[in-house]
Amino acid sequence: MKKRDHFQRLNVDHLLRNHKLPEPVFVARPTMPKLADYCEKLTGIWERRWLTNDGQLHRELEHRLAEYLGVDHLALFCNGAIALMVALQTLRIDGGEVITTPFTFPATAHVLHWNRIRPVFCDIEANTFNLDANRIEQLISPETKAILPVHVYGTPCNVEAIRKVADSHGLRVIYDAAHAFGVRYKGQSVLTHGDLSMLSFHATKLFTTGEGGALVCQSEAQKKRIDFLKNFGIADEETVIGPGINGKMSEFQAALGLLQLDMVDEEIANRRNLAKSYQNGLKDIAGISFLKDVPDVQHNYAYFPILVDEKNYGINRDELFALLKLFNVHPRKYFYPLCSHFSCYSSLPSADPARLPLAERVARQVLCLPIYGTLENGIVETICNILMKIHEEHYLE
Ligand code: T4K
Repeated sequence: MKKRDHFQRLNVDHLLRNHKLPEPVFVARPTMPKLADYCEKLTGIWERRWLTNDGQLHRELEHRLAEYLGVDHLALFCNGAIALMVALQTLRIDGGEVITTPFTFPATAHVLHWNRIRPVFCDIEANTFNLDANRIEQLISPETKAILPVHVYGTPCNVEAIRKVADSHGLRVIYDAAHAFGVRYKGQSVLTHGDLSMLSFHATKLFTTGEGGALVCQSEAQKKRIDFLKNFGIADEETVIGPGINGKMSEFQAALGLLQLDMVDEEIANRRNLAKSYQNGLKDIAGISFLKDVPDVQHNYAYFPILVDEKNYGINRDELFALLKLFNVHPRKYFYPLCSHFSCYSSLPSADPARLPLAERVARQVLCLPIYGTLENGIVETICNILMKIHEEHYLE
């Protein structure tokens, strides 16, 4: 096959005429419950005039979420980033170094910085895009306090290997599980691994409270400490046990969460079907690859990332990204640029691109395609078709 020249590569007018979607299709969209059901919950809030601070709906959601997720202790938060900040304070980690991945949302690295901790970036695995457990040991120093891996796109990290290296060096493990709602590994919630796990319930997540999040912990004592820390450290009207923060979830968020919980099984099932359609539609396009389902894992299909290999596909990820927008398809480059490229971290020795070759490559090639429960299967088929046509267009037989 011979590649077309640059001018021809951008000439897609005829494709646009036939394949442009009538409305913009975004990478994520929240599935909304019936407005009337939310109004009913609001009526209760109005009557009780209890808006936040461990309200009735907050307590109900904490209880039902812990049950649904299959975990013993869960504390709700105003968002995932603050939950992660509090996770570090819960374990009294507020200095030194923490080993983490550069292939993540900025929040993961920033919460370390806000706790005066130096992030130490570790390269990722090719088959999951998660922090590579085999590379942790060489990054451990006398300053290392913990490991902060991310279950990227909801795919579980190598939890056994991470536990092993953490145990042998006396390190804590906090999982950024922002993407891992409902994910199970070997029949158990993935959130049962590590000392603590953080969930995000942002509007772009498959379970959402608008803004929101949670910490999953392993003991009643830890849950108590977290509850103090997220409420200014207040134990009672006259006792403050430590320097806490305001991380509380309001009743309005909890109300949405309770309704979302009734819909979340259907949301995941719909996403599973859409992921299957993407897998079928993309499998024969040269230069496009995607993550395979992992044995022993019950996935949540929170994201559908693809990698674009320019040599075989015909154009690179950035060109494809720009072209798809013309078709009204709005994917996202999660996670480009790497956290190690941000000016606040790029001078760290561990941020050297030469030390992070896989993360560098994946960040250059990755594109997250639209996936959400209310997305029509026909639109996924059209997106696959557009990807195929663009590929064919950029080669001459
Ligand atoms: N750790 C990890 C690994 C994370 O991925 C995140 C958050 C966190 C920590 C921190 O958790 P939180 O503190 O956020 O709870 C979005 C989200 O804002 C962010 O929560 C999420 N990760 C990240 C992966 O995605 P943006 O900047 O891409 O969002 P935005 O506003 O551009 O939205 C993306 C698309 O979603 C829009 O094009 C349309 C759609 N959308 C968005 C919103 C806000 C809606 O349809 N409705 C909406 O209300 O970061």
